[in-house]
Amino acid sequence: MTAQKIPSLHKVYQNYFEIGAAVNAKTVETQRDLLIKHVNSLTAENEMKPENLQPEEGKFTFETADKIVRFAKENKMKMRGHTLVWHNQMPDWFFTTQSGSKVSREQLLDRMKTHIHTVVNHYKDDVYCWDVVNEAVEDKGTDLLRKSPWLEIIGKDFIEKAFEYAHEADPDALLFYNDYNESHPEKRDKIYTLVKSLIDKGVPIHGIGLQGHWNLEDPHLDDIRQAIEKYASLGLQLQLTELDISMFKWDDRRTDIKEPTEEMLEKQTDRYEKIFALLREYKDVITCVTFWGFADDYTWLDDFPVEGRKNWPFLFDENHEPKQSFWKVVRDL
Ligand code: HXH
Repeated sequence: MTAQKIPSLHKVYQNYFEIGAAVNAKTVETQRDLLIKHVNSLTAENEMKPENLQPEEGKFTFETADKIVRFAKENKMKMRGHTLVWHNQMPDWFFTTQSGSKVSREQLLDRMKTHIHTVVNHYKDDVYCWDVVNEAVEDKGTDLLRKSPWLEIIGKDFIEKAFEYAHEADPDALLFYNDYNESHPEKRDKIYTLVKSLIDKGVPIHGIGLQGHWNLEDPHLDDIRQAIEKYASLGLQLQLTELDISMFKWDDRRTDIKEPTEEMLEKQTDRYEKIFALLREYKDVITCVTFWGFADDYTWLDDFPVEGRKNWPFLFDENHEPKQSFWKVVRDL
């Protein structure tokens, strides 16, 4: 095969937005060269979540996340922080007292404050933005907020408290609200309502993270556009924080597909081409586009949510070679 010169994705996009990837302790090694070449922003996939950073009360374990931060620094990449307050991947102790009963509102606020202050302060010099609250909005029905220990124990002001604590710890950090199904009209409107209410109350919030866990059919391009327009009307910056384009609808039970079919790859190429063209139109409000992984040798979508199903959601294949989609994304830029 004739060697085709592969341009650096983040350099091609230097006049548009930063290009990021989520990494973990393993992929930061196995995808090292690919990442160094193509991305100028990193997010830790799991290593900065509460269960990883504070597995026991008062015992902070920063070592693994620190390694990722060091890699970012050595390679002049920016570092996003993910995530401070979420209903998943919380250590068991967080919502219960030593005797096993439910913590009080005051106690939980206190624990939240300690966690946020300690973590944000630790990464003050290295992490420029934080997903302060992740996925607090309810997907279905008319409830605005999802039922979670945070909401049940503290009440709906847990969100503003989280932002205030983060802002106290690092007044320079950009603070984001991050969520999925962000382009579905009903959820979009709820996220908008939540963020608008925070802004109206003077809460220090600077950006909205659109996760972007999409697939070959969903969401429609028009819905992505309308979501971007609507969020941008709030005057905050936007980031695509967890982009991937799954080959499957969420609960597609097909586990017999061992490599992507030509049809899948063509559809994915077309999706990536159109999505990046759309994102480029909004370069004035979109500051970073982060993939939730970077090459098809590893994705959280392998075996999830369907056991035994492999996925291929990125621009680079399992051998770190650019896919057709990569060439469309960098075309004519
Ligand atoms: C994201 N959630 C998180 O922000 C990120 O931290 C994590 O590493 C991966 C993805 C996306 C998500 C949201 C809801 C969801 C699944 C993924 O709902 C289900 C949970 C369990 C089973 C089925 C669906």
